[in-house]
Order: sequence, then structure tokens, then C-alpha cells
Amino acid sequence: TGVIMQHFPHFIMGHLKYAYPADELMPLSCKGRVRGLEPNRGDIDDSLGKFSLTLIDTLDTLVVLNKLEEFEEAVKRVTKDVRLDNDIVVSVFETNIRVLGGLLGAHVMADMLRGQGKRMQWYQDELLHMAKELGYRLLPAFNTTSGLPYPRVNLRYGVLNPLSRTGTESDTCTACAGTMILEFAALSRLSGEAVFEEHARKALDVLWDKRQRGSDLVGTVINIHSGDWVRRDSGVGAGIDSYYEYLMKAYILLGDNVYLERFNTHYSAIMKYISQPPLLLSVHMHNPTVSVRSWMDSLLAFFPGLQVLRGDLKPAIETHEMLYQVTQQHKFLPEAFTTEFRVHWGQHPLRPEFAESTYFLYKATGDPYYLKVGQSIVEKLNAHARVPCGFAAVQDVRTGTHEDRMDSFFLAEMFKYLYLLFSEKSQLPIDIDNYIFTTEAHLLPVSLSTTQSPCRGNSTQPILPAEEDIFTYSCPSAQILFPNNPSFAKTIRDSYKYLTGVGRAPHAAAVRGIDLPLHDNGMEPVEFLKSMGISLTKLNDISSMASGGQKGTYRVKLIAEVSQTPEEEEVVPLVVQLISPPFLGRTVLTAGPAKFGMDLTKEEHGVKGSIVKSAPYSACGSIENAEELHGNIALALRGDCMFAAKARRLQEAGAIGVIFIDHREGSSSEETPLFQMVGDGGSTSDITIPLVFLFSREGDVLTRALEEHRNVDVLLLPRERQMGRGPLGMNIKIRLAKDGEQLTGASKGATIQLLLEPSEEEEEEEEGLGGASDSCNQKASHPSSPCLDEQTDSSEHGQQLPSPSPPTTDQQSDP
Ligand code: DMJ
Repeated sequence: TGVIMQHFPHFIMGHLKYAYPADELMPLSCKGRVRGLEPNRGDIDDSLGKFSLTLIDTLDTLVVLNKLEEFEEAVKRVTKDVRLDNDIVVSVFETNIRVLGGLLGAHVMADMLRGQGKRMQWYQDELLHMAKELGYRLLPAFNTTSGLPYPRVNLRYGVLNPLSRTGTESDTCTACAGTMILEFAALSRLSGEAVFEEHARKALDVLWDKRQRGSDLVGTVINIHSGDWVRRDSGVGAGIDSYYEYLMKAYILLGDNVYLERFNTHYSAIMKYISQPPLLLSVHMHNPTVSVRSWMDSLLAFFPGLQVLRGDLKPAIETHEMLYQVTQQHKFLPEAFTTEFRVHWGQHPLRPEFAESTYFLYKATGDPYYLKVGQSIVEKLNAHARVPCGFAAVQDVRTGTHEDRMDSFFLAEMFKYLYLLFSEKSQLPIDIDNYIFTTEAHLLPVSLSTTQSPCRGNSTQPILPAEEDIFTYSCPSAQILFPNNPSFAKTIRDSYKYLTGVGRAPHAAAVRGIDLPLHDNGMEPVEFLKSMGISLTKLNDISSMASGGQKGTYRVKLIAEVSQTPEEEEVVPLVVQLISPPFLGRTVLTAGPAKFGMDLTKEEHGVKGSIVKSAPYSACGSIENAEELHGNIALALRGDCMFAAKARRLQEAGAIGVIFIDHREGSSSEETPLFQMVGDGGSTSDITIPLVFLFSREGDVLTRALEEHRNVDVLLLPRERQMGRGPLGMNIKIRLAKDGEQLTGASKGATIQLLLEPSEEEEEEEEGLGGASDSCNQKASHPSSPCLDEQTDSSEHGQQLPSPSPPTTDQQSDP
């Protein structure tokens, strides 16, 4: 770790060598990324304003790394070369946090060094002047009726000018509008011009005013003119993240209690609805008990760090541990991962949020465990992202392929947090406790709240609720929160140790130390346990404390020999057979069973019903279409809550069965072994309807059928008993009637007649038309082959039925 840390400045200089004055380094091509010269990447390119983005974003990192000579040199370059009046459309949010924040952080450092009398003696606030110029170039974005800023601005022409090529947008993200206050207030207080802080504050006032009053949550996208919510999903990651961060930090930086009160209100809502340690969910802001997706994004990894600032260490430790395990499993945090810790979106653009939280947790706990986490981050970067000219983003954590991309936040944030994690306070050229980190990790002095406050009306009188004590406003102290318990963080983490399965020692959970009591029933303890079906074996590697005899206490390995362990249980394959026209039993979908609900193997004729999609589809909230579901078989999407909870709700709504459909795209029984759904750990005897599980490819067949045909009837039954095959089934065969075979009263001429015959064996002897029905029967000799009419376009329902996979003993509950 030390070696790579020493090389940090080298990488910064590498950027200068290959990329300057371009905005970013292309680490695989070893050249700078110049907007307009490279293929357009869409929104990501809105960070690039031809203003040497990476160098400005990295200036204060150089000071933290004690590279003061390099810092002085870089400031000279920036003040000499960088122009801020380019005819280019940039993101207001990104330009604020990266460039304005970078200039301000660097100015604060330059001012401090100048004050020490050795370096930067030539410096005459050039960076602050640049910051002010940039501030004025961003201000036109705030020219909306609501006060929420436009998402983009043309640095030269503003927003509404005919030459600006922007200004038609109507929406912005919550974080985009709510992440201005630190930089704009610092700019106001350092420059003496109140206008910046006033605009940023107004935008925050609007967001606060528009919060959902019932839940106290905000959505992710808002209309900048009307203030109406455009997207009402609410989490702590993408789209919202730094809005919450800036409320907390605005209080710390500016000392205004209004920000703290707003933060605390939102925080309580987050802890009530979104934080389900160790997970952080996304919910609907109006109906916050309903989860809106089954995956988390990597941006939310900053949240444990914010919880540390809030003094809420326990959930911070829990969520951070979960994130750490995801990085152990996938090397890096994928951009999105499911609540079951699988990759949802495999990209990793070297985001710093997890390193940031690791730093804050180490500072708060002093637990060396977090140094090990930091070490693993550094090692993985070194092993999987380092390329000769820098560090390359990972295109997909599953394949490890690189992208020709190194975002400016990598040097601005990742380097800074990792370096600070491994540094002693005394080694740093600044007293880090006197600064607050912006969302881009730029350093602003907390002294701004008391020393420079030119903005009258920008500070609200404290309204401290009487019942809150001073500790509500204090930084976390492990000593106060967990007195005399140096291993408190470990105790919390231990419950989440094997979340993703990574690092679990085989059968580790089966090994326990136990005390064997002596019984007065005359039986020796080992015999006594044996009589209960439990046998004990001495562990070879643990020396017996009571050598020889059976009396006393000794350590053993416990092997429970219960008659039928779950591992030995057989998973009985079921099917969902589509029986209404035009399917007529020919479409048969392999399904998995549940350990609870009706036992379909005991139902001779299976359970028949029409299918109806549950609303909500996840069946995790209250069921909105009970009337429609009544007497029918419900379709419900897997995820967000337990199978048992869904089943219970749907049964109450009147459904006579439930078909759960996997939420993982592309899963099929062809590739994944069947498993048994299990209950919720409690009694499930109240659930009496049949429950079956379809992987998503099979599920798609069913949902498409429902979309195309108004009524779809299905039969749920064991695979061995599906209609049209097997000893209990009836084969349907179509043939032309022979002469003289017509039923009395039937018209003359050729007719088509349905003959029901007892079994397929007999069919082999029959002379028939062959074709569709024969081929169907031949296929049916394979237990789960599709029984398709050859006239049917199999692509119509995508219904090449999967071949069987061996059933497994895996048992899964939901999510
Ligand atoms: C950074 O630019 C900032 O941290 C921002 O708030 C969101 N994320 C990126 C890095 O991931």
C-alpha cells in the first residue's frame, strides 16, 4: 500500500504529461480527452468545459499530499492558461462541484500557504477571481420562476441567449439543484458578494418546500419551472445523494440551524423507510413502504460517511460492511447491484464513495479493520485498474475489461481519501479537522461560518427544540456511544460477515464449542445424544481437554443426523400448463414448488384458473386489484419482500394460487436448477393456496400470453401429471373419422372429431395423421420437452420450452 501511495503524485504528474491542457486523461490512449474531438458520450461529456477540469479538480489534493512545489506550479498554470468563457454547454452541477469547488479549495490552500510566508508569495487571489467569474457564468442557470436551476448552461452565452444551445430543458435532478450551497456560500463569503449564496439557498428552500409532507422524502427529478416531481422514486443514491449531504454540511460550514433541522427531518424519514441495514432501498416518495426496485447504485456508498458525520455509527458500520463484501465479491462496487448482491450493472468508473466512507469510519472508530479495507481498495486498483498512463475505469467488473476513461474525481477524491486514510494527522500540512469536504472532496474551512458572513438574511436564528440536548449536535464519539467497548464496531460487523457468501469457511457454522452435561439417567452423554439421533465426533485438530474418558467437558464437532435434512429433500418439478385456446395444453412451463401452501403433488387434477397480474406486481404493498384477482391465479414478481408475505396478501385478496416470476432478467430453468421457495421462518400454515415459481424466461411466456389474449387459463400441477401425457393424463389426438364412424345425427362428409384416449403407449400402435400431434407425443417422452404444434411459430411466445435442469436442494426465500 505504501508503494502505491508514494506514487500518487506521479500519477497526477502523469495526467499533466499526457493530457494537459485537456479536461481528462484517456488512460488507454495516453492522451487528453478533448470534447468535440472524441465521439460524444452524452451526458458524461457535460463535465468537460475545456477548462482543464482534472487539473483544477486535483489542486488541493496536491497540498494534502504535501506536494507544495507541484501545487504552486499547477496554480501558475491554471491562472495563466485556463479560460472560463468557452462557448460550450456544461452541467451546472458538475461545474460547480468540480471546477468552482476546485478553484475555491485551491484558493483556500494558496491563501494559507501565502500566510505562512514561504510559498505562494506572488499569489494575489487569482483563483478566487476565477471562481467569481465562474460563479457569474453559472448564475444564468438560476433564471427560472421557481428558483431551481437549469441543468446546463453555456459558459459564454448563458441559458436563454439564442446562441446558448441550451435552456429548453424542463427537469433537473434533486442533487443537481440541491448541491450548490457549499461552493456558492463559500464564494459569497470569500468574495463579499451575497448573490451566489442567495441563489443556492433559494433552490434548497424550493426542494424543502416540495418534499412529500407525509413521508418527508424527496423524489429524484423535479420540474424546474413548476416544481412538480417528475420522478418520485426516493433513495439516497443517484439523483438525490448530495442534496442530503449538503444540508448536513451546510449546517457544519455555515452554522445555520435551519439546514440541520431539514437534514434531521429527512434523515428520520430515510432511517424509517430507506435504510434497512445493511441495505439502502429505493421507495416511492408518496408510498414509502413500497420498494421501487431491487437494486442499489454505487453512489449510495457515500451514505455511511454521512451517517458518521451525523453520529449514527451503527447503521454506518452495517451498510459499509455490506458494501465491503460486495467489493470482495466483485473486486469493485458495480454501478448497480441487486439486493442479493449480484451485478445489475457491471460498470465501475473508479468512483470514490466507498473509500470516502471507509475514511470517515476509520476516523470515527479508530478500528484498524478500516485500514485493511483501504488496503484492499488500493490493491484492487493497482491490480485491476492500473495501466501504464494512469488508471482506467472498469467497463464490466465481471470481465475486468477497461474503458479509456479516468474521471477527474479519481484524482480529486479517491486519491485524497485514500491518502488521508493512511496518514497521521501530524504528517499533513493542514489541520484537516478545520475543514469540511465538499461532495467532490474539496476543502472549505469551517471558519467561514464565523469569520466571514457578509450575507445578511442568509442566516436563520437557531430554533432548537427544547427536548434536544447538546449531543444531538455533536460529532460521534465512540467513547460516548459505546463506552469501554473497543471492539464495538467488530461486534456490529460480525452479524453481516458472510452476507454475500464470500469468505465463508466451509461448514464453519457447524462447528461450535459445547458443554456436555452429565445426566443422572445412567446414560453417558454421547450415548444419550445418540439416542436422540445426534452423533458426536472429536475434532482432530482440537485436543481433547478430557483425554480418554467420556466424563468432563471436551470439544466436539456436532453432526446432526436428522432423518431428512433439507439437503436431502427432493424438489418435485411442477409445471404451469396453458390450457385455454390457442394454447390448448401445448405450452408447458417448468416451475418450482414451495415448501408451504397447498401441496400440489396431492392434488390429483392440479389447480386450474385464469391468470391475473397482481397490482402492485411485486405484491409487497397492499393489493389494489383484489376484485380482479378474486377466484383467479395471481402473477407476482419476485423480490422486495418475502414469498410468504406476498402469498399471504394475495390469498387474502381472494387469489386461488400464485405464480411467482423471477425478477432476474434472462433466468431460466434451463440454466438454473429448480429450488423450493421457503417461508419466512415463522408459521406459514395459514397459507393454503398453491404456490409455484417460474424463472423469468418462462415467466415472459406467460406475461406475453396475457398481453396477447384476454383470457389465459392455466393448470398448476406436478410435471409428471401434466395434461396430455403420463398415466393419469389423457392424450388428445385429432384424426379424420373413417367411413361409417360418424356419430348419429352428424352431417355427412369428412368431419373432425376429438377422440380422448387413455394413454400414449396405445398411440404407438395407432395409425394416425402423424404431423403435429405425433411429434408432440414423441417429444413428450422427454419429461419436460415442449409439446409444441409444429404449425405454431415458436417465436411468437418465445416458447421453446427449456429442457429440464436437475432439481436442486437449494431453498430460497425472498428477496
Ligand atoms: C463525484 O463527482 C461527486 O462525489 C458527486 O457528488 C457524485 N459522484 C462523483 C463521483 O462518483
